[in-house]
Amino acid sequence: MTDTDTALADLICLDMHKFDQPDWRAQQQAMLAETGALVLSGFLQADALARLQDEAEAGLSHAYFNPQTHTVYLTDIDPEFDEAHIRNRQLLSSKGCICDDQIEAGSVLKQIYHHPIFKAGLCDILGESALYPYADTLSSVNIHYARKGEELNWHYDNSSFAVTLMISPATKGGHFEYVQNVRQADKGEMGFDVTRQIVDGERPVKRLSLGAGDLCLFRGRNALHRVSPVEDDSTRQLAVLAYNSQPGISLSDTAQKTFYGRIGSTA
Ligand SMILES: O=C(O)CCC(=O)C(=O)O
Ligand SMILES: [Fe+2]
Repeated sequence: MTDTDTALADLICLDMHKFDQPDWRAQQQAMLAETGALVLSGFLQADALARLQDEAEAGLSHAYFNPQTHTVYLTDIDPEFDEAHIRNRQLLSSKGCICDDQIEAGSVLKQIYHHPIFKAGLCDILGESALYPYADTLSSVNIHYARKGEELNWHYDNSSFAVTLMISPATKGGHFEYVQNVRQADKGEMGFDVTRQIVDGERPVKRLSLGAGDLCLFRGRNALHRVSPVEDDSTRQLAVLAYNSQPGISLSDTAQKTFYGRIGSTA
């Protein structure tokens, strides 16, 4: 074992989640390809989780909350459709977050996010040749917060994969719910009928059960998903580890202003 292996083993349960082993990576890749969602339970070591929970708790008072409406497609209105059509229907999201520049360089999250073995494992599991941070100073590592009544409404992601780490689930509500293969973004097939039925609660949805310290890999580009409202006084706290498959990419100024209330600099 090298020094870098040891450092990663201090943070994550490498015995169970063998990011350093090609066979294990290949198995996980197959599982993600089959299900579109992978939950690695007990990913974080107990003391790393405790430190992360303290960091997240301290960050809450600095979080930016800006309830806003959006369509499931996260794009502007299409005037070809009327206002009430699912293409243009406005849904409210109220969760808040802190940004990369508010998270210490030595934090558990950043040590994992930048760790070469963790990144190499992710590349294999996701089928990417390399993973890069965002070029702007806000978007790479975020912590999302949802308090009583707050939610992240139904949407499709722009990126083809998401990596999240559950810091503290809500004790009631705050469920991650999804339905796979609802649209085919690359073919321009928008899945209007089924999308509307899901948003209107007319179809069954799946739920991912995420406990504190669990890592989740999710393909959300064609899977409609949401985080349901938190239903008690607990706060759902979740880290998003955002990567790009190309270097030098920044989140657009408009998106930064909307999600973070400000625009970062370019590193
Ligand atoms: O909070 C979550 O579990 C999922 C977040 C999500 O879907 C997103 O950031 O696009
Ligand atoms: Fe998403």
